[in-house]
Amino acid sequence: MKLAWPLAAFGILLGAGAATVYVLVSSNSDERDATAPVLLTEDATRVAAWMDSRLLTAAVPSAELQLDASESPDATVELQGLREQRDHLYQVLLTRLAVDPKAVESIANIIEVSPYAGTGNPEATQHPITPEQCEARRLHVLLSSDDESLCGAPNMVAVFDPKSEDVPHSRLCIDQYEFPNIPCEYPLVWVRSSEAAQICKALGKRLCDAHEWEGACAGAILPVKSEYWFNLSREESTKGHNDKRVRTWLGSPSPLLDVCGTMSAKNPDCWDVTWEQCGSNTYPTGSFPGCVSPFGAYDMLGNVAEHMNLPLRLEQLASRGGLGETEMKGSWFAYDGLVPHPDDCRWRAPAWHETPVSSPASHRNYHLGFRCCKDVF
Ligand SMILES: [Ca+2]
Repeated sequence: MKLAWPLAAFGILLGAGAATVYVLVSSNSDERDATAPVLLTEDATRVAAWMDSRLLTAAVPSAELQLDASESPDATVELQGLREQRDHLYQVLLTRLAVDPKAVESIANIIEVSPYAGTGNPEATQHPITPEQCEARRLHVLLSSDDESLCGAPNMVAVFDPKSEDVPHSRLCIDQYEFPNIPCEYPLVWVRSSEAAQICKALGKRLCDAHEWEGACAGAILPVKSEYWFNLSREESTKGHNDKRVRTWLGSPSPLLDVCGTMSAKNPDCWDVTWEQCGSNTYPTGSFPGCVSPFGAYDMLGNVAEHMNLPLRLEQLASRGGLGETEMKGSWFAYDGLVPHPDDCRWRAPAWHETPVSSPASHRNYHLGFRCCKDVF
């Protein structure tokens, strides 16, 4: 279905929107080191494991069926709040990121056919803080600068292996923030991996391969040959990767529960992962200035989980133009601050909701968003 989305309705001065400019460079290591990580009791860990098991093996599949049964290809958005969310998104893409209006129209055409894509069910969502409170948090702290001149897009940073590369020679950039990649905007959720891939493409970007996302989080991109076992099954390859990984949380040797957006709460009746019951109680992106990777990407731990691409064969690398299966992580918010599974930067999740990334039935939920990567030529 082709939508004629009225860009002109906003009266935007195209090209006039300047990207956010950060004038100081800092990893905020002092802030990060100043607070001890939260240690979970045995009881909390056991409860979290039970919650995880219940969520992942029972409730979620039935919820996905329920959602899709109510969706038709011509579904239209009737919820007033969702309409406002989407109009706001298109507007800030134009004004704050200076995205080409044709690209914004392409993104609108992707989003408008979804009954859910937005920043959460307006009738169920309770954000912990406002965008204004986010701005206030960031006002007096040192923030990582972006690499716009290298990346060719604002709010992106170069990622590489510091043992052999540096910023000028980097071949990859990643969004600093969860999409829409604008600080203090609420992240887009209820978006399928297929839709996320299309949105990144509309922006001249792509989904990140798993090892790229992990490397951007950890502080070093490792070679493809050491990060995948293309001759093995997904389960075996993931196990091989996880068994040898070095645990790091944004470059820290300890979890950063108290530094990142991990303490938001689910709605009390959010057990079946439905639109009606589960608000997207997200923070505005970048609300935690200390939750920044060594390269300058925010919220890679905490806030929304994020879609990425897991290649099962060499040609499925997004960096080679392919797409593999769904992979997602980067959030604790769904678990109310508990840690039901490892979530260090290089930990690779089990095959949750696995489908091809490009599947029109790929997974979406109330706390799942994405960020994009971009090749540098
Ligand atoms: Ca995240």
